[in-house]
Amino acid sequence: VITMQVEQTGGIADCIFCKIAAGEIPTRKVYEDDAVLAFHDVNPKAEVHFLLIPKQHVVSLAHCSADDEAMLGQLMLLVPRLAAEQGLSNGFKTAINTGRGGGQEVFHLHVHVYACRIDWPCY
Ligand code: D5M
Repeated sequence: VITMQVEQTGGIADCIFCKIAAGEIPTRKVYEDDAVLAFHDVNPKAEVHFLLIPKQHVVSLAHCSADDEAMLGQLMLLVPRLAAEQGLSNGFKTAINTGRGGGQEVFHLHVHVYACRIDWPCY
């Protein structure tokens, strides 16, 4: 029951990605601006695996509205740019896990970007 409440209300106080965005938990940073942060995943699925998050707490893609269009567009346009900067010149996988059924474990919207710098999938 408690888990459901945290998931539905957003649980900002206990949100690990909010703490990362606030600089309270160290990460290997990939990119930062006023609205967005990108950092390497602690549990990488590939040679390069980073996450992009809005600094503002948004629970999931299913919790976005028209007000989030600009933020979502900014995240999507950063994906290929940061992937290229990380050396992923042969392409990359992009995933947004949404809800428990979608494999989401951290309930703060994030975009996974992962691949290998070599020219075949390594995951
Ligand atoms: O993926 C959540 C992802 O978040 C998962 O791949 C691990 C990653 N993670 C969790 N904690 C951290 C910290 N502290 N730094 C970096 N990466 C982290 P999901 O889509 O929710 O299943």
